[in-house]
Amino acid sequence: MAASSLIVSDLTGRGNCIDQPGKGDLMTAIRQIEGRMVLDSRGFPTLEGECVLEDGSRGLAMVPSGASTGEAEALELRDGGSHWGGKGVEKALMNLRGEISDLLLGCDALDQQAIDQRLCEADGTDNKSRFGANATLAISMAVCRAAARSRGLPLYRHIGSDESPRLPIPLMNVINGGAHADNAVDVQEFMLAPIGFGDFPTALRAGVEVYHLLKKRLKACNLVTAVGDEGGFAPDFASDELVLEELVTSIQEAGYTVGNDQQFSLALDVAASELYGDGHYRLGSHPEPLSSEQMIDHWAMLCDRFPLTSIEDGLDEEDWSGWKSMTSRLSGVRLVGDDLFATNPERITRGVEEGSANALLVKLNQIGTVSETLHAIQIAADAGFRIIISHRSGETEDDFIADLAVATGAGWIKTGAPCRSERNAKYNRLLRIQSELGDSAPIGPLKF
Ligand code: 2PG
Ligand code: MG
Repeated sequence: MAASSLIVSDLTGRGNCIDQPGKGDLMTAIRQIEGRMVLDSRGFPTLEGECVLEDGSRGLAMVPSGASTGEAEALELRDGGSHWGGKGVEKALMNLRGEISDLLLGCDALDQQAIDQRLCEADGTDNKSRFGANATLAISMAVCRAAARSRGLPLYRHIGSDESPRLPIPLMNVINGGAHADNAVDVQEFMLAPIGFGDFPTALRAGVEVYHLLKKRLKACNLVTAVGDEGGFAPDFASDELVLEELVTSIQEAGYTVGNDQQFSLALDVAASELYGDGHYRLGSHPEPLSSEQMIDHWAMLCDRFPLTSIEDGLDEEDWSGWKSMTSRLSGVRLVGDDLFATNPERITRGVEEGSANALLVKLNQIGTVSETLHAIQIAADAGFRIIISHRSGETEDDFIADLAVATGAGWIKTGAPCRSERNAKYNRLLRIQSELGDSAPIGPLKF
């Protein structure tokens, strides 16, 4: 097994045992738990959790929501019915204010793992369907923030170990298709990967410059420059190849080099489960349905023609044998499991054992607690997988994932285009962290 290149901290043992919550005068004990409904970036309800400790430290956290969700994800509890188009979160909120609050009052916020374990045990289901993963995550993140405040540490220092933190390379989704846009493009996300820059602000600046140049070029061709859910443009292109050609040209016109080891490379999130049915894949650019091997041929052809260094969910989430074949055929490319793994330790372990994928996409709400997310990262990192911390297509202004990326030294973050404040909240948080750490803070993973 390859040695882990990551520094995933152990959030256990920092606090006191919570077998008997409420005993003693612990200043980091949870005094109050609250929650409320707030709106996400698509205008749907989501949960905000709030946690106050005995010493007055307070943590707030908001939960994101996906559109192309994996089948194996923890359950996001929605009310159904007619209010909010069925997307209300009243039931999850009641769970948060009621049973979850009773469960956690008096517990030591410094022992994140014990708190998360308590949540999982009391929920009692495999996928958090009783409490709702939106309820468990809202409080798990809020507790984590309150604990960081109580320790007087920025969140990334609280979650991370004492090793030097690393800033992530942003994977910037600048062209949206699939379930994230109303156009005919099959691939859900076309991303710029500014891999050849020495620090985060410079990598971000280069990405932003290309993004704006791309907009000018699209306009000049009379293509639509309205943006999709993640801030990328969503014009109609006739094929994946044409989008990739456009991105290469935009990067060059902006004055940067593009190639596998140049200033920029490119990345895709295919979200192929959305293209799969009856044992076949359907691409708009191909008249005939494709088998797994033909899909892999298609990605191999694109990797030959374009500087693609990362392909996420290139195959369906249950096409394990296809993933194994793709991982051996395209071993030089980061093959990222998102819907495939759903940030679920059991599925990641299966992927490691079978050689399916070589990188993990990390989404807190796919599993529903902070500690389980860190556990998932650790399993993948120990197996030598690359790690990408990710937003959801439905986001909020919460910037927790920026700190998570720095704390774990993942080296990569995927948080959309540099457009729409829920996306830029993460970039702006990373800029603030960069100023705290100083110019010498390293960017990117320890190994590519
Ligand atoms: C993905 C995400 C985020 P969603 O597929 O990786 O880009 O989309 O949140 O809709 O699952
Ligand atoms: Mg994805």
